[in-house]
Amino acid sequence: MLPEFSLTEWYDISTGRLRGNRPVVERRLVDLQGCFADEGEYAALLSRENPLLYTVTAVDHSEGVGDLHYGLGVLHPGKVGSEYFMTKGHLHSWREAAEVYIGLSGRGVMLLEDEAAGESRLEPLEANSIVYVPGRTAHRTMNVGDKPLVYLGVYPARAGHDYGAIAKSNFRMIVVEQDGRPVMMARDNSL
Ligand code: S6P
Ligand code: ZN
Repeated sequence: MLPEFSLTEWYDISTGRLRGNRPVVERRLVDLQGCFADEGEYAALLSRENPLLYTVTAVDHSEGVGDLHYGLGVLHPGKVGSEYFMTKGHLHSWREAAEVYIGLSGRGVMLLEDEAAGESRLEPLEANSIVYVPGRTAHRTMNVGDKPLVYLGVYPARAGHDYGAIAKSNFRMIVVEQDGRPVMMARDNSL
């Protein structure tokens, strides 16, 4: 069955959202407890304000075996200490599920971490860039610019989100601003 709308018609480039009343996930600073390496800076910022970090508007047609879901993410600029505003990050519950991210506007990076080997990689995510996230790979997005980062993530309908593994051990690497640029470093050696 054909979908009830064309994605291009529904996409609102000014907000990075889909028009209409699609459910939007909103995550604020308080929802990212334990994600930022500098807990002191995190607590200090949270005591002053609880900014909106990002929204995700997901389109999920159905849960059929071959179906795809996609989500429009809008990640706002900002930092906690020297760490950029980021998403919580997750593995897919169905570990084999891969994902493609397409950058639409703004400047960001994606931190990828292979679950088994623990290898990490940083990839740019900005207008006209594409990031392939293989299965069994934890992924987290950071805004390294000064405007909202808008992107589309496309993934198998059955992928699901596993936030638990990240909540337990977090990513091994962090991304901080050094001399105006994003730099990846080991969490243990940081700060
Ligand atoms: C879903 C896809 C994205 C994220 C979004 C927010 O598989 O990777 O739509 O959900 O970037 O990140 P997170 O880690 O809070 O779900
Ligand atoms: Zn994902």
